Amino acid sequence: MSGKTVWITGATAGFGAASVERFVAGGWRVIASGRRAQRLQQLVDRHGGGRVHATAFDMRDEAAMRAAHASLPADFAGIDLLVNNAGLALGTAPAQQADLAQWKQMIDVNVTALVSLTHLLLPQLIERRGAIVNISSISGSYAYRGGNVYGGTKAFVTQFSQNLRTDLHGSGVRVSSIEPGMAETEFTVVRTGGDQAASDKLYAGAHPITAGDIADTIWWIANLPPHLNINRVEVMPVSQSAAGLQVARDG
Ligand code: NDP
Ligand code: 8X3
Repeated sequence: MSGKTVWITGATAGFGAASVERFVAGGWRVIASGRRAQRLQQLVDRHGGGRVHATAFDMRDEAAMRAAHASLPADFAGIDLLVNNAGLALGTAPAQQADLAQWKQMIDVNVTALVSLTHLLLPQLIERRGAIVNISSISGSYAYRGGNVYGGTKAFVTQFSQNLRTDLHGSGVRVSSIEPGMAETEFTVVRTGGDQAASDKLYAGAHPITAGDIADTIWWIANLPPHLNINRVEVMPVSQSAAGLQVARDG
């Protein structure tokens, strides 16, 4: 056991679930959160309650978030690393056709909940000279059709990470932003409202990033010597690259 503890949000699927496996294998204690309690319980059943503490709540429910924090067992109460991973995209429509409720949900989870948990844990992260890894996205740097509010939330996450770094200057706390491109998880099934075929089609033949790739990236950042800070990591599959600007012409 490393003796260290990480809180991974969005631990029921994708990057978060893979990160739980990576950190448990590396000897860390893991606080795993997400809404789907059954999936969290499976993590506890697989690894044991001494290694994984499951806490099921909706990130948008700040009272539930605070209660989860207040009721951490003593062995899990000293948090060394916060992985702000829970998040989602909803919809691919252009802004003028988008659903306002979906926009608000993305802001509530990707921005408001992320800053709320960060604010809650900052005192002890400072005390322990801990670290924060925020999962942003290339959509925060590159505009694409239908990216509108999702990309906006991720631009926030990227900039918030850099601003945190500045405010935490001298504290020893490390802050990193990971900005992945196309990765095959449940992300597109969620984004399309449950369309597995659309998800399969998007990733077919593209050799996308895997959840394990991002878990390995988080693990690498977490285990660097304490004098090093990775500010930003932008990672894409080889099959993906940026594609130009567009021009609307008269006539
Ligand atoms: P998944 O859909 O596989 O996982 C998303 C996780 O977020 C789930 O564990 C889900 O848990 C959790 N989550 C979503 N909404 C809430 C909520 N209201 N309360 C608590 N937990 C919530 O997607 P990924 O693993 O791909 O996504 C992880 C992060 O990576 C996200 O922030 C995403 O924006 C980002 N990202 C993804 C990329 C991709 O191409 N896949 C690329 C770049 C960034 P549950 O449903 O159980 O609540
Ligand atoms: C997810 C990556 O390019 O689908 O954040 O927006 S992308």
